[in-house]
Formats: sequence, structure tokens, C-alpha cells
Amino acid sequence: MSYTMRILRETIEKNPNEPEFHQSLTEILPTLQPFLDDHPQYEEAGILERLVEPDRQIMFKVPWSDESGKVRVNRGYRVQFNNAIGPYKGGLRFHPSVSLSVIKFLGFEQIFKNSLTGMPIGGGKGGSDFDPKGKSVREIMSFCQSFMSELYRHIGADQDIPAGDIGVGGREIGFMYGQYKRLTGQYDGTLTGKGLAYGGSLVRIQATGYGLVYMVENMLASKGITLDRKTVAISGSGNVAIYAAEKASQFGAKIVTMSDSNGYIYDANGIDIDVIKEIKEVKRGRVYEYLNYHKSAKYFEEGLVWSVPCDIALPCATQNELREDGAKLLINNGCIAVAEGSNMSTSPEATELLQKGGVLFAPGKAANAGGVAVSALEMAQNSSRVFWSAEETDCKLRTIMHEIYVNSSETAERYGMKDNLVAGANIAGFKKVAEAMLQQGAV
Ligand code: NDP
Ligand code: 2IT
Repeated sequence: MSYTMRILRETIEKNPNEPEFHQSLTEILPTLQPFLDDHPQYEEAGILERLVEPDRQIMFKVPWSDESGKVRVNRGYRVQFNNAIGPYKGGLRFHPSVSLSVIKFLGFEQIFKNSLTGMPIGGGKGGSDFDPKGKSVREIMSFCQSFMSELYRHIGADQDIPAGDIGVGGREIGFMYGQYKRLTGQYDGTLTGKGLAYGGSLVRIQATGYGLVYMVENMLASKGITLDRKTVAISGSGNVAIYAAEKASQFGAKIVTMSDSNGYIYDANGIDIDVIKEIKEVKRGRVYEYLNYHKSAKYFEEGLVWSVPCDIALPCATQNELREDGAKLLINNGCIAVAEGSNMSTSPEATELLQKGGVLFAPGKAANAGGVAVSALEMAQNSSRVFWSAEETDCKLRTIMHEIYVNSSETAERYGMKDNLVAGANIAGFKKVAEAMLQQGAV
């Protein structure tokens, strides 16, 4: 049995009941085998054995009181996976589906993603099964403060730098940063995605969505195609979805669908992004409210967003949101490219179908790396006490996405898997981490 298959089997056995973590291991480890065959020193040094075991996984109680004064308890997590190339870095997710398995899969992916950005950041992830939906601002603040009352002792600007993810945006980062500052007395920029008034970076809000579209720009360019006049289907209507829609439309594409966990909207005239921003960012409402502004649009509670014919599909909601049925619809409707805005958007079967069907496919760890890349730029600005313009930051983001594309596609080609950005991104991300681990000895 090969080294990667042995580690895959042993790690799954050692961590039962963690399906999302298993899926991520299964998608990554086997693709590393050709590289490991070329570099036997990594097996000799037990690099994979060390990589699949998080440095530490912290689980803690988060008590908070609701509007009626009743005490509620949620569970908090921070998995510090690997800091071979820099301090732990990764978002916090607040969603009822959060479990140790979900946080471990996200943290494992983050190691490779962060390495691909070329920035000095290691991999980590955290969050809680807290559901922010329907909570008052006071309840959200109470939860965030309680969450940070435990987390603060594990993080720091050179130790572990959390940021946002599902259910955690600028408002929650602000509440958590305030509490962090109060507990530590430090104004050191720990946490990224901060407000512009207190150390945030321009373009961080837009970074993941814009970066996703820059990745698509590169994929299409390799085939001599542009985004101009292309039809784009997007799932989700949160931070990543909104700014992917904005950038794609700036490039001349037409966005025809967006969704949330209740259903999806279809606007044949092209989605009005200002209306989506008003509904989601200002009112914190539901996507069906779009029909109040554009009567000709349609809303569907049943069925898949992927049933809408499109040239490009951008899943931007959550893991496994694009499965075999969705992939078949996309292929049959002539879709040419899929790029993952969400982490692990596609199931393994769907990824395989898309790749075999000749659809250009970019995995999340390459395609959505723009968010964490600009987080690293925020860290750089904080530690040198400077503030870059939007143009400068966006220009750096676009360059980073281009370099990720080139690095992933050239690596795939070098290992005889031309156009396989999944394998290319995995190997390219692994390479730097493995080398750093080897040089740092048995840690
Ligand atoms: P938001 O909370 O801003 O938005 C999430 C969107 O996805 C909402 O429209 C939400 O709908 C929908 N959604 C979430 N969970 C589900 C679910 N289980 N079923 C159906 N719809 C769901 O999060 P982000 O936009 O920040 O994150 C979206 C994805 O992008 C995540 O996978 C995240 O890990 C990834 N990502 C985010 C980055 C960032 O910088 N924010 C960076 C890189 C990746 P509803 O409101 O109904 O829940
Ligand atoms: O999945 C991700 O890369 C994020 N949620 C962003 C992490 C970050 O530290 O900006």
C-alpha cells in the first residue's frame, strides 16, 4: 500500500465519526503520492503522520444570556493545525452545523490554502454551533464576548490570528476584537477583517469574491476566453457570493441566480447587486425579498440553483452544496467552468464528473484563497503601522491569484496531470509546508 493510502486509512480509523475531515483527507492525500514518490525524504521523516494530526484542538464552553435572561450554552472550537510556515491563521464559523469534524476539515484545507498564497501563515480554524439567525444585536454581542473570554488566551498576533467565515462578518469581528483588547490590554491586530476605523484593510470585505473571479479570469484566459457576456450562476448570498457577483459583473458577465438556505432567485435580466447588498448587508433579510424590488424575477424554494443554464458556476455557500445531480445539470447545460468560493463546495463524485466532463474546475483552496491572502496583507499593514489604498491592495490580490493559478497549473503539468488544478493546488501547497517541517526537525 502506498504511503498516502496508509496514512489515509490510519487517520480515518483514528478519528471515527468525522465525515467532513475524512472527505478532505480523501481529496487531498492521494493526490500527493506522485510528489512523495519523487521526494522519499518526506516519508522517511514522517511528514504526513505529523501533518494530519492538529498541533492542538481546543474545545470550550460558551455560556451567554438571551433577551429573556435565560442562560444558554454553546460549544466553541479552535483547531490549531499547523504553524510550520507562519502563525495559525483561519476563520471562525458560527453555524448550527459546526462540529469538530467540520472545523478539522476547514483547518486541514487552510494549511494548503495559506501556503498557496505565498504569505507566511499557517493553518487553523474555529467557530461554534451558535446560530446567529434571529438573534438580537445584544445576544450576538453577548455571545461574541463570551466566546472571546476563553479564546483570547490561545491567540495572538504572532500565535494565531482568527477572522470571519459563515455567520461571522465585520460586526462579530468588532465585538470579538473589543473583548480581546479588554482582556489582554493589547492593540496588536489579532483578528483580521476588522473595521477600517480600527486597523482593518481596504478590500478585505471584497477579497474572497473578487479573488474567486480573478481565478476564473486566469482559468478562462488559458483557453483564450474572457468573462465578457458570460452567464454566471452563484449560490449563496453572503460575503463571498456578493463580491463574486460584483466583480464578475464588472468584467461584463451576467449573474442570473443567487440563493440562501431557503431557496434561490432567478433574474433573467441579471441580478441587481445593490439590491442584494441592501437585503443582506443592511436589512439582514432573506433572498426572496428580491422580488419586492424586481417583480419579473422568480423565486424557487425547491430544486437546485444549478438547474439554471450558465457558462460559469460559482458555489459560494457551504460544503457539499454541489453534488452529482448538480454537476450533471451543469454539464448538460454546457457549463465551461466551476470555481469553488465555498470550502469543499463539491462532493468528490461531482468533482470527478466535472473534470471528466471537460469542465474547468478550481478547488476552493486555490479559488477562495483571496480572502485569507488579504487577511495576511491586513496583518502586514498592522505590524508596520501603515494603511494601503484600495488600488494597491486590489492589485496585490490580483497578482496573488494569478500566481496561485500559475503555480497550481504548472505543478499539475509537471506531474503529468495537465489542467488538474485539484492535484496541482494540493501538491503546490504541500511542498512549502513539507519543506519547512523537514528543516525544523521532529516537531
Ligand atoms: P456568509 O455567512 O456571509 O454567507 C453564507 C451564505 O451561504 C448565506 O447565503 C447562507 O444562507 C448560505 N449557507 C450557509 N450555510 C448553508 C447551508 N448549510 N445550506 C444552504 N446555504 C447555506 O459566509 P461567507 O460568504 O463568508 O462564506 C461562504 C463560504 O465561503 C463558506 O464555505 C466559507 O468557508 C467560504 N469562505 C469564506 C471566506 C471569507 O473570507 N468570508 C474566505 C474563503 C472561503 P443563510 O443565510 O440562509 O444561512
Ligand atoms: O476559509 C477561509 O479562508 C476564510 N474564512 C478566511 C480566513 C482568514 O483568515 O481570512
